[in-house]
Amino acid sequence: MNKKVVQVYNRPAGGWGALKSVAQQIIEQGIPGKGAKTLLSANQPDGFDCPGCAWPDADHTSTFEFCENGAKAVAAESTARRATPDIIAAHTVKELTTHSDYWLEGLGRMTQPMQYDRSSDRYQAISWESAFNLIATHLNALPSPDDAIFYTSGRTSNEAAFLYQLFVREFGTNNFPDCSNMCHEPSGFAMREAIGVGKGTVLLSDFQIADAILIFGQNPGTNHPRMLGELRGASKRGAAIVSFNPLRERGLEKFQNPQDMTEMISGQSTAISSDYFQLKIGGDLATVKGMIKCVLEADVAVQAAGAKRIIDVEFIAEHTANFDQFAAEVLAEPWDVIVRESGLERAQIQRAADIYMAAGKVIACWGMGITQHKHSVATIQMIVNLLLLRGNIGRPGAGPCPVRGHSNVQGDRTMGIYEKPNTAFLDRLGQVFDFVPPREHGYDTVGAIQAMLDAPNKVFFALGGNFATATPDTELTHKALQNCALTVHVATKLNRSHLVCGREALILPCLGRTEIDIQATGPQAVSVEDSMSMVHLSSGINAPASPELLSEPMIVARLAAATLKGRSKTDWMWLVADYDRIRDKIAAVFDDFADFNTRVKVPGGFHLRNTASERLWKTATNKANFYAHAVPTDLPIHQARESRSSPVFNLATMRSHDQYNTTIYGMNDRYRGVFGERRVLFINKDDMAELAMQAGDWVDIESLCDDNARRQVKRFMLVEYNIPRGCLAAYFPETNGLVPLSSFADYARTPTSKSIPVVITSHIEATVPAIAVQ
Ligand SMILES: Nc1nc2c(c(=O)[nH]1)N[C@H]1C(S)=C(S)[C@@H](COP(=O)(O)OP(=O)(O)OC[C@H]3O[C@@H](n4cnc5c(=O)[nH]c(N)nc54)[C@H](O)[C@@H]3O)O[C@H]1N2
Ligand SMILES: Nc1nc2c(c(=O)[nH]1)N[C@H]1C(S)=C(S)[C@@H](COP(=O)(O)OP(=O)(O)OC[C@H]3O[C@@H](n4cnc5c(=O)[nH]c(N)nc54)[C@H](O)[C@@H]3O)O[C@H]1N2
Ligand SMILES: [Mo]
Repeated sequence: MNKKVVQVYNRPAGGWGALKSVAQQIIEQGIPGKGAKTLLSANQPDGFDCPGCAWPDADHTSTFEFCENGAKAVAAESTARRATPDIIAAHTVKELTTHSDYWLEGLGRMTQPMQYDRSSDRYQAISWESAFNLIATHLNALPSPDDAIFYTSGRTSNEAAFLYQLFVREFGTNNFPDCSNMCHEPSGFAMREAIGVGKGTVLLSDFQIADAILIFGQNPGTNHPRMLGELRGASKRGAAIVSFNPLRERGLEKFQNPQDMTEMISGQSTAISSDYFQLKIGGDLATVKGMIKCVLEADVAVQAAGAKRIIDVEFIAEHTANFDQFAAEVLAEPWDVIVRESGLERAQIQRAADIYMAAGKVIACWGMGITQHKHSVATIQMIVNLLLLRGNIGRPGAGPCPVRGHSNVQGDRTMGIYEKPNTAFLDRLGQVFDFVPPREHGYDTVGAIQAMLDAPNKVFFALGGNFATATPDTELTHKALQNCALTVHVATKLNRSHLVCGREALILPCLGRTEIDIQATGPQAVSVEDSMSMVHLSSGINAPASPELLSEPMIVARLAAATLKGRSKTDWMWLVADYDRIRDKIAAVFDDFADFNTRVKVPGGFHLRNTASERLWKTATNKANFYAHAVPTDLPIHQARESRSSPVFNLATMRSHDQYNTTIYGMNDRYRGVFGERRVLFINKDDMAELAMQAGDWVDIESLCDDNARRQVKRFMLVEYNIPRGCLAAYFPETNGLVPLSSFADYARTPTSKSIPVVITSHIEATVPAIAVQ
């Protein structure tokens, strides 16, 4: 076992390690002087919105809130390095492909539009005008607008997203795959059915008064570090914080606040979770259903004793539908199934239920550990059922809280980046802009990959993101992109998607969130919506990485003007000259944005209306719906185990501490004690013993799918970890090739990146170098 790769980490999350890690990143990016100034402007009333995660800020007017991973995201964007056309053209695309994603992004910010030249296999500089004309020619030559696909990643601002969806719909399609399709799609779907809105109902202020906070499948210490501030506060005032996670995650155990000098100097820290339940991967539905069964059983008992009811009878009668049928179904679910499928003991489930019953106000948070399974929608509805039982929705200190990922992923959906738009929205859009929007639903992410595989010569356009790497079934996805007539990426830095070219390919470099955006009428601000539906302005403070960069709204406007010339009644260049004009149009299309320009200019912004938080249920029944769901016993993992005698494991793919999705900042995963290596596989020590393997051994991982295609990734190092037997964990995106395109969440079609049935075998070739240590 290489001691340098794996070290025990028993300190709290945060602390001096967080400060050190940021300092390293700032030095590495070559920005010591201005780095600090830039960081201090993140999430300030007159600064930019942190491009890190979608967790809200105290009030957008408070003093600087330090966040290690937000700081790393800002430092990465503010890097002093430049990937000029000369630097990129020094390599063929084939050569670039041999480098790691870390190396590619490490080239720095791109400075000019570039076109792929197939004869030399190199990217070359191209003018903006030629680039827009080339795309317009391709788009207008397609047999149908539905042969074009328009991807969106969640950093895109409201203004850019609104113009983008308008352009694409005027062009004539609803093909809007987005990163949400791989992320919180099941949350939106499940909650819309259950409570009539696809967003969480709580605000930060609710965290200050909740009696219990349940955290399912989320690793805030790494992915939403500012959330630890709320959890720390809750813990200090004695609220119960209950984590449900197969892995022991340091950030859910202890936190040392880098902004609290007393904690930093004295070395003290705050315990986060009061209880930690290590259920098995995919065991959440069974666990929550078990908790509900405990609540219902306790309620039956108090009724017999004539004591106060445990469930909120009045709320259920006035506000919900389908309770009786639901309760009967839960009571009929056998305990042995619940216990077996949860991976917990019955006493643990009872303990979790007791905490729930003892708490007056309960918040339930969840992340990717819940959404990336076949049964995600059912699991989320089960969490909502649990909340509804005691009226924990639509009152202070209580409610569902899906914790979003990208900083504006929620806003992009609000702006209409959605492949299944509703009729009322399309009608309104058509009226405001005087055109007939397409009605047919478009492709989501999985559907887009399949469509590009099924038919050649499509046009693929991406507003941000790293489609080739973030999506499942890497090899198939690459084939799909290569099958296109044209691939176009709007991006800040070079990534693998830019190297997986269609017959023709373009890269359009854009301004980042931290940069000053000047249009015809002067400097502009954009707006974003956080995970709790707060909408506020963001304006950059740094000089652009290159004078040639265009803002995302400008790229969309110029593309629309070039493509829809003579067809569109929208004056694209007038709109983009002043983003207030775009916001006025947003207000004309969405009632919730009435008076947008005035309200968004108030420091801290404004809160979008959320009907469920007012106990107004915009569902089919006009009530909040209880949904009965059986504990699943026939998932791909069950099927795979039945078909094999050798051990089949359930693999979850997740983020390390030093990455932002496909952007790798560094090779460490400090809180899990892994250093200098990303090809690791976390495994229980008894499973290793059963396989006659040892920590430090190198293995290959093969996934099992009933389509019989072979999907394998090679050379991963076993790391002993506190994780239940039968469960494995590894990092995304190194393992994306294992996720079959055909394996996705029921109803929401999110790839099942958190539950991949796999077998592991020793890695044979003795090609392992003296292990990648730093
Ligand atoms: N620094 C940083 N910040 C980020 C990101 C980043 O990459 N880096 N990504 C952003 C994005 S887009 C998103 S969506 C979020 C993602 O944030 P998270 O939702 O925290 O994402 P993951 O790291 O994929 O996985 C979360 C947790 O799920 C657990 N888990 C795995 N399977 C199961 C299961 O079956 N049940 C339960 N209960 N838990 C399970 C894992 O152990 C892990 O702790 O973060 C956002 N913020
Ligand atoms: N196996 C597995 N796969 C997963 C996941 C998982 O947990 N496991 N998680 C999924 C989730 S939750 C998500 S959200 C997706 C993420 O999928 P994406 O959103 O497609 O991927 P990112 O890695 O966030 O995109 C990074 C790229 O965005 C570009 N970029 C950065 N800032 C800007 C900007 O301001 N403007 C523009 N135009 N471009 C910018 C940079 O070029 C950078 O290379 O991945 C999904 N894939
Ligand atoms: Mo995400």
